[in-house]
Amino acid sequence: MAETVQSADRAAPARSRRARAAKAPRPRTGATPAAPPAADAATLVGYYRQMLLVRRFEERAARAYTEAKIGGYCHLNLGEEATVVGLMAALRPTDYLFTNYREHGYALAKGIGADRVMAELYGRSTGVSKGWGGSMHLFDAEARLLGGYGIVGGQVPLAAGAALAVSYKGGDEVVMCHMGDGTTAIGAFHESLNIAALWDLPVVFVVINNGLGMGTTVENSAAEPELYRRGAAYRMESLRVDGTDVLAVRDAARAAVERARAESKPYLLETVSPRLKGHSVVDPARYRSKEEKEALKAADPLARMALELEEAGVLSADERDRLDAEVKAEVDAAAAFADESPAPEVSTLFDYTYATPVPGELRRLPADPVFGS
Ligand SMILES: Cc1ncc(C[n+]2csc(CCOP(=O)(O)OP(=O)(O)O)c2C)c(N)n1
Ligand SMILES: [Mg+2]
Repeated sequence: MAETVQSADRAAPARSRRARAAKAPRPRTGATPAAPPAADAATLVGYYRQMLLVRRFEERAARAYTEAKIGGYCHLNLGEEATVVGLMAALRPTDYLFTNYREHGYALAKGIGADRVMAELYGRSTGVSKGWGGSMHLFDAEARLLGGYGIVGGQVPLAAGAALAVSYKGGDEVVMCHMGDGTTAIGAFHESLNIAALWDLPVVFVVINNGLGMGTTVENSAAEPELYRRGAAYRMESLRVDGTDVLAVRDAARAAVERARAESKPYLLETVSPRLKGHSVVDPARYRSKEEKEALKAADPLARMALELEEAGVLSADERDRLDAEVKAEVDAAAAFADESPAPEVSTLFDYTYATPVPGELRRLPADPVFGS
């Protein structure tokens, strides 16, 4: 692997960093490595089970939405399960994660219980964000999931800032920041990559390319549709991997994360995995032809993995059915927990929004004086 700079001196003045960077060879960019990486049977079955949990959780969320149990927007990871599990397998529990609004699966794979994630979708006080965040704003400081953001690209500069904080404190944590393909046209994406490269920040940017930003294809929105190549503009190493292959994703992400940890270098990883359904649960995806929808169904990565594991003698059809029943029970229990949980108290409306106290009085605006008026 062609690496560039020996060791990063985070305290070096910007000018010497720039001089050093000017001498550095061009960063490596490329496509998925040819040889598929290996894993033992238990690991593979473990990944399959996690992918299944994401799938069944999302299907259940879609159903709950139609039953009016979930309000607001709701975006699902259907088709992206291998990317979800592969990326999270590359992180240590102490590493930080920033995502966009399509994040239920990431919360689950980062170890947050399905019950607390579902309760948040239902807007209940037992949810990860105490019911005030909803589907797009899952947040759990203990699990180091720092959001869940609804503004396209909003999370990217925040992730660069978190990486700067880690660097400043001399920690060895890495920040991972996900975004969709459409996000790479947002100004904040370029500003963040630029500063991360200039300041040697330990952040791994991951573009989750599902081929669409709402109903617009990557080819219609990006002058350079091979999105990982955008790293070259910032002399940042970058790579594209097959996002439907859990091991390929894990190994590429692991290399990027461990390099960020050891050398304090940012990285741009692109994963490619088609979105199986609409942009959000209310999008019937009419911009897709019937043939395209059928082709997507036939190429479902979860079904493909199940078949591959069966053919390799790793997971029998019976064992797969047993796992399915187990996961379904877990998701049913999560939905029941959410249903039975109370809504948050209105008086706590501002408690987690502002750093300073703001009374939760219905007729007082946040900018009004809090004390002595
Ligand atoms: C700044 C901003 N502009 C527009 C929107 C509306 N919007 C929500 S999602 C989305 C598409 C984003 O596509 P992509 O980054 O590919 O993510 P995906 O939904 O495919 O995961 C848009 C335009 C928004 N939320 N924020
Ligand atoms: Mg997209």
